[in-house]
Amino acid sequence: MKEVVFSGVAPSGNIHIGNYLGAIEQWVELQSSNKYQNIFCIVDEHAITVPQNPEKLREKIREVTLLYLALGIDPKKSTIFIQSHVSEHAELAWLLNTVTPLGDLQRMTQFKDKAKKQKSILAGLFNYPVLMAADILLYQTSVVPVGEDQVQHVELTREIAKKFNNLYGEVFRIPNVALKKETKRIMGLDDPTKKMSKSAENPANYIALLDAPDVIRKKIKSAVTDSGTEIKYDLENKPAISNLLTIYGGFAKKPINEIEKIYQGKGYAEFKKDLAEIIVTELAPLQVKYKGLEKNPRKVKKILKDGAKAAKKIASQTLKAAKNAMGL
Ligand code: AQP
Repeated sequence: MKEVVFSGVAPSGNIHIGNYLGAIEQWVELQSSNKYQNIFCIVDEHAITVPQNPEKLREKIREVTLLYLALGIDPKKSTIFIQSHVSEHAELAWLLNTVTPLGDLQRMTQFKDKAKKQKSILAGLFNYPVLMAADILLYQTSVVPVGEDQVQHVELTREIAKKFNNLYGEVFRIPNVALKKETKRIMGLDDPTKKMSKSAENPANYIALLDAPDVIRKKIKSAVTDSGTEIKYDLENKPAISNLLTIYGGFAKKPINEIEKIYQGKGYAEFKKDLAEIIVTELAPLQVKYKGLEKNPRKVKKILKDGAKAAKKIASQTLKAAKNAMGL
């Protein structure tokens, strides 16, 4: 049997180039290797860990599904499904909550960051990493391709699985994280000290995959830069230009030192103008495919129905084994 790759995106905002370069591009590469059984989920139950408008959420779930397909996740090679369509996720999360120390959840940096932005902190936000552990462990996953911000959650998943296996017997496979070295953390265009985030209040923080060409040009033009004029990768002294170089390298598939050479003696304006055109060109095919898929809701519905059925088949076996081991 092939080893399993599992990952997901929460439909909690506008999917951006950070989500693509950090996570989804890896999914497409792993899928092309034909080495794995690929399972990709739209993690809608994670989105509701902060308040959502139901109508907007429904629309975002549809958008994320179409983006997976438009970016090259192929339903013939990968299982694509919506988390809430497979009730085993919520049920296993409850079981895992009973072996997860409170202190481990209190340490999670994403919880601390997100909690700061909320007027009232919901228990679901606190327990989010346990639901993520359930997502991964249900499929006996070997590889979890994510961006760097999710590494701590995958590490916690490993700890939860080990603890459960020690207490109740070998039920779960211990998963490993897969990171894309160069693009594991894309920073905000408005603030290169914080990661690009789809729930950022200021849309100038990110380039959404569905941003129109002129919006992309405008956002790159107004992206924060550093003092000086040199196009040089230097995280400490030039965090903004370093981030733009990372994005350039990610889309142009060029090593950073090569890009630095191209722009030797040239200014920020020329570099930014070229970068914007590269992003516009690279996102164009995906945007065309997205529009095509929008015209075919029946096909998409069928993909999701088949995906949920295939996912449930695996998930129900793991849940049964976990309950059995616990004496339930
Ligand atoms: N800035 C980033 N650079 C590289 N990878 C990133 N990812 C997110 N932001 C960056 C990766 O994208 C995948 C999907 O993210 P998620 O839906 O799990 O949400 P998140 O990690 O909390 O990312 P966002 O975009 O900041 O969403 P919000 O604002 O809703 O929290 C993950 O693999 C993530 O690592």
